[in-house]
Amino acid sequence: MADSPNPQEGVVSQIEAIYQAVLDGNAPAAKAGVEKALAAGIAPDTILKEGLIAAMAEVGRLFEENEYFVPEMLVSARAMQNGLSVLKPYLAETGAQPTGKVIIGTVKGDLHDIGKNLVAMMLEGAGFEVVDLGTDVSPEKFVKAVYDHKPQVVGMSALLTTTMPSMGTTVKALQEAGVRDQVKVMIGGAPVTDAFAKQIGADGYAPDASSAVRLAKSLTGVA
Ligand code: B1M
Repeated sequence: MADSPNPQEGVVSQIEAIYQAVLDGNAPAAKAGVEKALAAGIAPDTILKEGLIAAMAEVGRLFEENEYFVPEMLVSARAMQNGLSVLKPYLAETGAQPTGKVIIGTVKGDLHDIGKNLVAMMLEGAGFEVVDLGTDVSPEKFVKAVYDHKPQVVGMSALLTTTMPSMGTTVKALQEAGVRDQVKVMIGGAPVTDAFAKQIGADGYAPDASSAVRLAKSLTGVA
């Protein structure tokens, strides 16, 4: 008698297809892979962590090893964004609907936006109103956005060690503008640490998008 198919093998191959599509920079395949995996009932969190995010970590490793260069990183990033766009509605956290407004941006000089977009999506999914300021956001632009939007939380993302200092400059700019006490500041991004957050006077650091939601809730007194 033939062995019955192992459902676990199906999950592994579907996740591998997504991982490979991002690695190859194949945006249509990344989108189709995520759609197929969702239709097969694979958890969005598994697709995100083991497929999309794991592939971007490998892209970073290949870049460090001089096997990938900026163009390859770019097409992989596009494939990741394509996959993420399908996943977006599924990334909503369940539970109480908090109310709160977050302005978020990638700091000055930094163009990396995948992690920031993911954090923004998860915050929206958790019920926050999110104003996304985009990338390369100067301290002055953060300050202006606080005046304009009156958020409870200012979120900053940085992926480069060279742009991390702009987070500290932004905290100082908020102080100088007299609005630091009106907002909580949360930061994140691959090179950022809890110690760095304390050093620059931020209110909190989150290592990933789910922790960012928990942090925003606790900073705004929702959880
Ligand atoms: Co760039 N890049 N890149 N890059 N890139 C890194 C960051 C790098 C680590 C690669 C490497 O060397 N291994 C390296 C930085 C080294 C360093 O500073 N120590 C690097 C470099 C050097 C560069 C350039 C200088 C390359 C060059 O031009 N020679 C250049 C800089 C351009 C600039 O910004 N001015 C550059 C350019 C690019 C692309 C444009 C090609 C592309 C970005 C496209 C885009 O974002 N639209 C790109 C990419 C894709 C990467 C890697 C491969 C992937 C980043 C990513 O999207 N990760 C990256 C290597 C790596 O990280 N392993 C690399 C997936 C994402 C989901 O994770 O962003 O960490 P992450 O976000 C996480 C958490 O950090 C956290 O939650 C997210 C979800 O879990 N988080 C927050 C993020 N923000 C948060 C905010 C929060 C809370 C949590 O609160 C507000």
